[in-house]
Amino acid sequence: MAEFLIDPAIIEAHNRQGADALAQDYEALARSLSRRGIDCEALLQKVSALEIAVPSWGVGTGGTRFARFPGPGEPADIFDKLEDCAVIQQLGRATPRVSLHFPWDAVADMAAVKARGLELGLGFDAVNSNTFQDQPGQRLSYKFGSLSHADAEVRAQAVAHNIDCVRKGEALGARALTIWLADGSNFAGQSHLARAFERYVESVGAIEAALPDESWRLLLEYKNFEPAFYATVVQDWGSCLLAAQAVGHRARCLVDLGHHAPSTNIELIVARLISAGKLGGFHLNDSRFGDDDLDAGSVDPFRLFLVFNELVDAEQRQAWDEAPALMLDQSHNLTDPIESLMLSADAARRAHAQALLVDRAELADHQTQNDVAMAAENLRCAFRTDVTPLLAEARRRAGGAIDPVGAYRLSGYRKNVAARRPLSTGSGGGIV
Ligand code: LRH
Ligand code: MN
Repeated sequence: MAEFLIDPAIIEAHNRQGADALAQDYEALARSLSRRGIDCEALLQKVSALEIAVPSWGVGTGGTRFARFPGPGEPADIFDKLEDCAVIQQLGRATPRVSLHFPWDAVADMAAVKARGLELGLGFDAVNSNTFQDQPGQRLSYKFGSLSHADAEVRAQAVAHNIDCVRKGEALGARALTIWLADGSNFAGQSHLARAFERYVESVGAIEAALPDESWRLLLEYKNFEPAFYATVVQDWGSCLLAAQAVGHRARCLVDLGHHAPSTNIELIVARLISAGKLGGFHLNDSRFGDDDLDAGSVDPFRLFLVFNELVDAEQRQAWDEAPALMLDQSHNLTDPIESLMLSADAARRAHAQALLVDRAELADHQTQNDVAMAAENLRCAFRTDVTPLLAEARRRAGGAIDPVGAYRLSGYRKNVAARRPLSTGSGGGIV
């Protein structure tokens, strides 16, 4: 039985207040869905099975290069972060695994981290390496790159770091390593565009060769710019796909929703990566301009729906050998990170539930008949469906909160941890 950090009685009391209204709303939704030939209970089972990993680095207040304004009760280490992630899981019941980042979360005894996770009812998803910062005492700098660096010694140092992350992941029971590379250039001519990429592929090949077993995955994350402002070595899905195909079966592509130029059709990229058998995972968030790392579904929920629409369609067509890993990757500069992560997990489940409501047989007919208006309306009809009661009922049945943010605020958790955690000071630059 997991250790709960919020007294379950508080959640029960809070749920009792909303239980009648929820029962009525759920009943009404079930009736309207049954008129559309949809079994609400079956839908609830599917939605309850969708799990999204939370980023350990997401429970601390984020910042920009200008400033970071830490809030009360900032987590001081991985154990504080696990407790905050456990609260997100206890109330929302959609995020049973945490994605760690090394060396930010590295401790000598990773088995102790695994054990504490277990106590808190948490597992561990993909781990993340970091060759976009130099660590104190690091022999060679990553200023001019890491896995694609012109100097073989720097590449070897970066490969060794990634293999060390795999070993730490193994100790946690993780099954994947996410590699995001800041490598790139700011001026034309600064680096050889083709050779830099070839060096990257060779380095990732060396990491792939060190993976523990066939079940492990390398999730290669691309990004269109920042910190490089002329060319990024893995700048889009094309480069990422080329690399994943060159490295082999265990290498897949990771789609961070914020890593695209504003007008990019991301669901189209998702469809292509599925066709190529190389869709490995997602970093869910939302953005308007660049890698804004805002809460998932907070800017353009229709876009999030369209991504999940491709996933549900692929699943029903059995178009992949394994479902992509779903993780949140956000920077909470102004909100309580726990609230933002609970609301973002809910937004992901909402998009998934709406995608499950798409009448795909009717849609296929409209597409075959080139009935453009009705095909578009088919998707919009699913997106317009308010599945709020179903998401709340899924949480309630799983022992979570009908209204996670309401129950969280009632619990006083933030005030309690603020009283016992060291005060964290603001600083200039740096996302975390
Ligand atoms: C890069 C990124 C990557 C993480 C970092 C925290 O922008 O999305 O996934 O390593 O954010
Ligand atoms: Mn990311």
